[in-house]
Amino acid sequence: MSDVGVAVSPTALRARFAAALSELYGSEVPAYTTLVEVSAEVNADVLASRDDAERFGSIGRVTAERHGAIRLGTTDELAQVARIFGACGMYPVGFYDLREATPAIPVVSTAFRPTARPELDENPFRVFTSLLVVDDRRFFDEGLEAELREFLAARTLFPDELLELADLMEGEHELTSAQADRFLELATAAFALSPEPVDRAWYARLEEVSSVAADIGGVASTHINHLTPRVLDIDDLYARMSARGVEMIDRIQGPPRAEGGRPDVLLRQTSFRALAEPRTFREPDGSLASGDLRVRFGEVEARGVALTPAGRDLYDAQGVDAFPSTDVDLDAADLAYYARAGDGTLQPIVYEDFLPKSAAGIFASNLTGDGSVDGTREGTARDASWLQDVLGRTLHDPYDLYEAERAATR
Ligand code: OOG
Ligand code: NI
Repeated sequence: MSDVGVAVSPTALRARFAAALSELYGSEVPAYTTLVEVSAEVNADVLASRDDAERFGSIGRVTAERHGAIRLGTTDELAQVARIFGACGMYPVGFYDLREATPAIPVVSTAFRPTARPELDENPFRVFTSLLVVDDRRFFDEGLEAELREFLAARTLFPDELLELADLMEGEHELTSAQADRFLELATAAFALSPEPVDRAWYARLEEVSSVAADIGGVASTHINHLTPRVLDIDDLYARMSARGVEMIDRIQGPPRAEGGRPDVLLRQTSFRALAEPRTFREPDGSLASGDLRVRFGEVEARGVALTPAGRDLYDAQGVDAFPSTDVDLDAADLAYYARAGDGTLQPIVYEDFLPKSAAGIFASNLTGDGSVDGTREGTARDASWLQDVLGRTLHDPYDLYEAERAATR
């Protein structure tokens, strides 16, 4: 509990929200706590052994840094969550279409995060947020779409009181400490795994299409799908987790390890496999039975310098082997974003976003089945401007944000 009478800012609310979700997820998924502990050990060792350990952010920032992933079913739910994150100074950045991935996942996504550098330095909490595309005929036929819409329209993920507090914070830029406590209680509870029984037959029908569709539309609530700490040496983390007997997915997603002094670029991620969690099911005859579902997992990530559009094109076409190996050359070739300090020193601008290929890999590595996609039907058109309309607020382009940050120092 905080002091009564002291106003709480969006920044403070965000830091407390990230910490509250971390505590919740640790209580739900104990292996997450192990991951956080091992990450802290790795980070302490890197800090002790490398002069440039804090090149991509202070140890304070990195230790508190988390990203979450959530999955929603309706445009109304997405617009509501935008208000909740907005209260915490987190704004939608980027448009990701996971339907284009292999295997295709029936969602489009954005990430809510702070956009200003001082806010990122203070607490960079970000949440990858996916929306089910219920009218994409490659996944859902007319009948299933109608049933899904009916099921989703009948549920309430976020109580009115939470949304009202969110709007108050966005309007006033502060809450009283009692209001902030209440906001955090309601917001955290909205992302807890619900003990409500899962309708076995309905869940199974959706699972035939896609286990992500079942995770979203098969239950009457949402939950954190994973919460990801940041680590300064992800190869070391991978080895230490494996040595502890935690079964990791078979690889680290994203660029290879930076060798020979080459700067780390973009984002590297890995995860442990989804764990079986006990859930109660309602059987077709109405009886209750216990069972389990494997959907939630633990992920960890390492971050490097943000690439420019030219750098990203080069990375996508040829990988990092085609890159020059120094900050000066990367900057001169306009491949990566650097700020220039007063003394002229180049400071890497850290990549704050996600990679669709890695995201698809993370989704795919934890799918329970292959699902089914009807390639003969047309997909529904979805793009950034559609998403911006749904959100009812600016959808930021990540490149514009990096560009502005660089330009401000030149
Ligand atoms: C989101 C997967 C994307 C990442 O780190 O790339 C993601 C999900 O599984 O809902 O979190
Ligand atoms: Ni993730």
